[in-house]
Amino acid sequence: MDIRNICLLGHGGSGKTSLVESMLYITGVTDRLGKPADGNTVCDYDPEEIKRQISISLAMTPVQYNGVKINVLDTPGNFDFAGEMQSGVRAAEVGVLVCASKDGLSVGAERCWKYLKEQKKPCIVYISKEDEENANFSTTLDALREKLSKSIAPVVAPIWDENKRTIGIIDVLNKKAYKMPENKKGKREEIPIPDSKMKVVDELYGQLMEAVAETTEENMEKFFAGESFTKEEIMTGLKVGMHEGTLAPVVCGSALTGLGTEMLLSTIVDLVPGPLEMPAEEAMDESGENAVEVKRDPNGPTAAIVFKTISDQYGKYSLVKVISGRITGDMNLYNPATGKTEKLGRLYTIKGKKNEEVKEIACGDIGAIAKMDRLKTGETLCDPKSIVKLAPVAFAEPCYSRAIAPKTRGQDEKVGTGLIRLNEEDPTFNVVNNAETHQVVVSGAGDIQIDVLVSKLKSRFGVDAELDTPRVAYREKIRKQVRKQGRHKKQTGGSGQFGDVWIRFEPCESESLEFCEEVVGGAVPKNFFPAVEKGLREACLHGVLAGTHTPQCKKEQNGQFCPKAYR
Ligand SMILES: Nc1nc2c(ncn2[C@@H]2O[C@H](COP(=O)(O)OP(=O)(O)OP(=O)(O)O)[C@@H](O)[C@H]2O)c(=O)[nH]1
Ligand SMILES: [Mg+2]
Repeated sequence: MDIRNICLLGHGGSGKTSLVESMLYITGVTDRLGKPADGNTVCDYDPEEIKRQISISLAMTPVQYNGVKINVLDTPGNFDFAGEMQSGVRAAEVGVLVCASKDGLSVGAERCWKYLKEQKKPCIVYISKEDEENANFSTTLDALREKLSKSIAPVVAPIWDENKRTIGIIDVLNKKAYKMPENKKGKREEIPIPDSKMKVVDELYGQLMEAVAETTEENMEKFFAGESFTKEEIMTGLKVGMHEGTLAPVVCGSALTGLGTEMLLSTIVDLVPGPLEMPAEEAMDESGENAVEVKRDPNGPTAAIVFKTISDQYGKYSLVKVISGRITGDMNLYNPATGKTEKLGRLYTIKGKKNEEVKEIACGDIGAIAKMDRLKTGETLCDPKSIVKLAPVAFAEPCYSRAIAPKTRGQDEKVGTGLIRLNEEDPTFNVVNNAETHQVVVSGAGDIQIDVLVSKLKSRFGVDAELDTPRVAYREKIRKQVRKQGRHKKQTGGSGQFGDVWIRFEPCESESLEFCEEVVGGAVPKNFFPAVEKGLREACLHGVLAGTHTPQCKKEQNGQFCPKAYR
């Protein structure tokens, strides 16, 4: 089966989820175009997404076009859910950066572009919402080329009416123009390229040929000799250009009218490398010390990466991308992170919120395995005879914290277990029980992420939680050297006791108490040292000024000891 895996990413609200709707509608999978505002889209199915009208989790659906299965991963644009985008990029060969035509270069687009570059993933740019009144393809394109890269080059040109509204689109490579039928339904219709557009089409075609020329010596010679490239040379050249990062093709359109959607699908099919065309993946051996290569071989040993976990009231699904070999339901696969061999559960293809059971997940394909209780996002499933650790998802560290507690006393455990389950689904937040401040602190990427966690605790686990500002665990520190004497006298009953210990306190860099001894000539017997140290450590837990930890000090003891001083 011919497969492409693409990840839609971009600024919040740029039209990614609507674009998936358009792809599904145009290819006949759905018979009506869902809208985020109506809460009826395939990818934004979670109640939280419907309530807030934004995407919160990665969602996926396959789309068939020209005999190719395109796995479309739709990711949220909101920064709080960047982890979902990072998961999507891990599984896809190519990112489709969606930029709204009236937005110019948005912060979200810039961040996503940078992330794709870091992950060395090629990019297609889709300029969206071309039907809007103030849409401006050229301004947005210029901003992207200016600020991001000159490799961004259009494979389309929009056709405008006298009011600058986009009414058609030109496929620059094939020199064909299209418009959508008046009733907004059905397939695109071919129209003649307007004479006024011929010049710009030739210019854009020339730019693409330059990109092809740059990919090989032979192409460069041919280009300068004024010879034209064959269709095959063009397609191979553009693919190589995309792969090497010297070309990011630009398509535009409107998810509302469907204009440009087929153009995007054909660009994906023609220019995006299939998973088996990709170079071998770099991985680690079981020890994690030596690099190994995992070839994209359908007949090779199985190696798959878990890039996302869905854990809701309907069960747990581990979303995997098969890098090598294939996965069948009767397999036992090894997880190098736990050192355990796992018997696989049922296999599924994910279509939005619907799952369809399948017998196999082929090499390069994406699917889900149900009920893998011990399996986590970022872990590898591989052939027990050929153990490899694939690169996990590159998540960012949490940077925003809130204290969380149940509204009703005694429900701490319910909040705790709920957070553990939600953490399986979203590993970008963490939960710490702070023993010093007696607070449970959730840390994530931002307030919306944590707000959504509270809503999910209520809707999925039936527990009302509230957020608060995390208390600061203050620390005390000594600033200069001091010497202090401690005396112990005991005369009641039996033989009397006398102890005289001098302690010198001084600041140090260590995170905890550094206890040193300077007792000379056995003035204090060694068996009394541990008691002195224990007493000092306990005292450190309740510093002298504000009763807080005083970890950074160094204490050295010296003194005299005489158990029989008072007879
Ligand atoms: N006019 C017009 N509006 C659009 C188009 N595409 C999306 N929208 C609107 O833009 C808003 C955001 O669309 P979404 O599809 O949810 O955008 P998104 O990029 O998935 O948003 P996040 O996932 O939250 O980042 C919605 O109100 C859509 O109806 C389009 O092509 N034309
Ligand atoms: Mg969305």
